Amino acid sequence: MIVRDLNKILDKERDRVVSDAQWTSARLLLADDKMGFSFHITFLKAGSEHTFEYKNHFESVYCMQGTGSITDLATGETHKIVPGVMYALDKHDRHTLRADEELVMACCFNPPVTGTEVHREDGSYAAPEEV
Ligand code: 9YT
Repeated sequence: MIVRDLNKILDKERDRVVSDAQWTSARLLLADDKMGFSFHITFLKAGSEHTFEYKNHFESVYCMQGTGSITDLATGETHKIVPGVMYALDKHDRHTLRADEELVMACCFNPPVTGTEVHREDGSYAAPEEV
C-alpha cells in the first residue's frame, strides 16, 4: 500500500512538487509507483489562464475548490468549473482552462507522468518513451 500526505508533500517533500508562475502541482503518484496512472493535486492561481493539449496522455480532472471555466478549442464550447465538476480529455482535447478564483483540482494521467515533464510549446507533455 502507498500512503502519502499532500500537506507533508507541500511542506517538506518538495521533490514531488512541480510549478510554474501560474500553477503548482503535487504529484502524489508517478509512473514509478506502477499504478498505470499518475495522480496530482494542482493549484491554479486566481486570474490565470492555461492552454494545454495533452497529445500523449488522457487526463481527467475533478474540481475540489474554486471557480473557473474550460473551453474546448475544437468546438468553442465553454463549461463552468465549480467544485464537483469533472472533465475528461478523452480525445486529447486542446483546451483553455481559466481560474476565476484559485482552482484546486485532482488530476489523473494515463499513461502516468514520470515527474520530470514540463509543458512544451504546444501545451503537451512528452510521451513516456521520450522522457
Ligand atoms: C488542471 C490540469 O490540467 N493539471 C495538469 C497537471 C499539472 N499541470 C501537472 O501536475 O503537471
